[in-house]
Amino acid sequence: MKRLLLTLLIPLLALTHASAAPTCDSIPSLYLTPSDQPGELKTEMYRTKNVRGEDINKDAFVYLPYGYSPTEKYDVLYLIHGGGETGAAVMGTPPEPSPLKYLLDNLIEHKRLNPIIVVAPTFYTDGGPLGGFDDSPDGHVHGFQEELRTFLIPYIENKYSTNTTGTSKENLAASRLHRAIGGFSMGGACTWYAFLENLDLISKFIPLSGDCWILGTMGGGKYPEATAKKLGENIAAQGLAPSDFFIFAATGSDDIAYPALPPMIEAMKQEQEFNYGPDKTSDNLYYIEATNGQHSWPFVTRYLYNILPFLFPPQP
Ligand code: FER
Repeated sequence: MKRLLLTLLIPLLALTHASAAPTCDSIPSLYLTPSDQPGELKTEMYRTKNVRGEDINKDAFVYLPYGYSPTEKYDVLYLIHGGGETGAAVMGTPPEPSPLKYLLDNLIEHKRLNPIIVVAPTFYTDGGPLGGFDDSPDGHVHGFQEELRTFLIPYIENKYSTNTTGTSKENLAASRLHRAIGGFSMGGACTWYAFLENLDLISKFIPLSGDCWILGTMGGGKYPEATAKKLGENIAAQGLAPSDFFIFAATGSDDIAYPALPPMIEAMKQEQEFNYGPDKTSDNLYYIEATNGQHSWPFVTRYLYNILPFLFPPQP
């Protein structure tokens, strides 16, 4: 009898677990230590243009999952640092990986996350006086959108085995379901700009501890309704539909983004283009928060622990 009950119960539990809404659990400490199946963190140099239109080289850190094989096709997450940082803040550097790099290894090793490629570029264009857009972190993350679509994505996805069949705009648009962007703080602002300007190439958005600054600094908190309206209107303007994307945001209750991001999400719920909830088949917007969470990478790592398995579930 007991055995029968268990046989009936276990699949049921598995089912409810799989469909449960993502929460903001803390990370088991083992997941932040080196794994037996380490992915490879590499430094890649790509060609791009600075704001004056001159050719320059820039570095990006690239994470290849354990067992990466050119005969498999991988989804790609572009993950963006915060203001004053570089791409090294995200997964660390090849000699000194960060806890987030170990988290990726462990989530993949324990079959909680599909093997994905993660790319951490630096959004700042080269130093010196800038033209074209204003010399502020906001100007840089906005200006970075062109670099992302024209130089970084084509470089990475030509070099590594992804779901795109080529790097033309049409090829990249056709593979947008396999491309995500997320980021911390100004990297969150970068993620919102990508939603506004690169939605044709990207389908998953993970803004963490950062609101949308399209209407100005901390604009998501100052003008939540107008910001939400602009984000909603943008979807059709880019030729896409509410079913074509998923935004998964997070922050903490002690985070400097707390007065800005939650009000924006609340306002977005009122717009007809956004359906709030954790069902990927019918919803396109979800949000989690950490009680007492601060504006820092340890909390961002925790958000990713909860969000990535939902957006990139392991394939059977
Ligand atoms: C935010 C709070 C803080 C945000 C950005 C910051 C984009 C950036 C702070 C800094 O770089 O000092 O909501 O959203």
